[in-house]
Amino acid sequence: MNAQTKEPARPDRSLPARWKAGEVTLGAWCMMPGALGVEIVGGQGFDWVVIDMQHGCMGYDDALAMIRAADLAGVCPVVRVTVNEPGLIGRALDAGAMGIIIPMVNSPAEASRAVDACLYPPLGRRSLGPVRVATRDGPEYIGTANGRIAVIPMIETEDALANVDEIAATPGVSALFIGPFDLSLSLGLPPGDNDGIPAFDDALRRVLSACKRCGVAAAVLSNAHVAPLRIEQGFQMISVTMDTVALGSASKATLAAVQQTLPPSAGNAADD
Ligand code: 3PY
Ligand code: MG
Repeated sequence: MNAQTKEPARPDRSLPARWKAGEVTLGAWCMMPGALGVEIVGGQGFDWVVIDMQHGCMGYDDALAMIRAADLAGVCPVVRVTVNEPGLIGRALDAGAMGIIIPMVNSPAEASRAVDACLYPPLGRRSLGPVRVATRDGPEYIGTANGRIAVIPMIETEDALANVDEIAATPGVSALFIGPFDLSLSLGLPPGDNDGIPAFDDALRRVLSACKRCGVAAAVLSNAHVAPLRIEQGFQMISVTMDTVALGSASKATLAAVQQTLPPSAGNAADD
């Protein structure tokens, strides 16, 4: 119950709360700059969208507009920052991100640095200035942010794997995110999903069991083919599509379908 309004407190639907409750959350990965893409994808029923500032094509102004588009669409905005740097993380959070994915976290010290950047004291060292996000969420943002923000270090190197138990045990970490492309490269495998290859399977098992032991969620970049297996394996944050891939495959399939209906000579100057 909210003491001031006498209204029943709304259930916490933040990602950390949903993962603690055992929910599996599915998301979409956004590489293309601009709010419209997030508005379209965000309206399809995903639990979250990632605005990928590491490998995507957006700068801060675009990311801000994309976070606002996610808010409008009612989908949780998560930002992948370029690097584990408090200034970048603070700006993404102040803009309204409710989860931060931090690439290439290889040690517990690096995980602590990420937590410090994401959470306010006493749990972290985030600087106070939630100008846009408190406009969205009201003054109670400051008191609730630490519990609602998902801190998500990426496990994508052999070093990270060697330290995965300590990284998972770092106070304030909400989930560990496997990057199958970089992780595979680091293991000497072709980039991507290498299910069936023992080194890859073992890496996934190690991350999953560290997460389970420490009570944090396991997360992974995925696709429509592999996502059902990832759900079965116990992952709780699974990306199932990417804007660039979805646009490419849908437009290719549509073009091919229409091309099949062309009469044999249409559009073929050699037949004239
Ligand atoms: C990786 O697979 O390396 C990633 O960072 C996923 O986006
Ligand atoms: Mg990566």
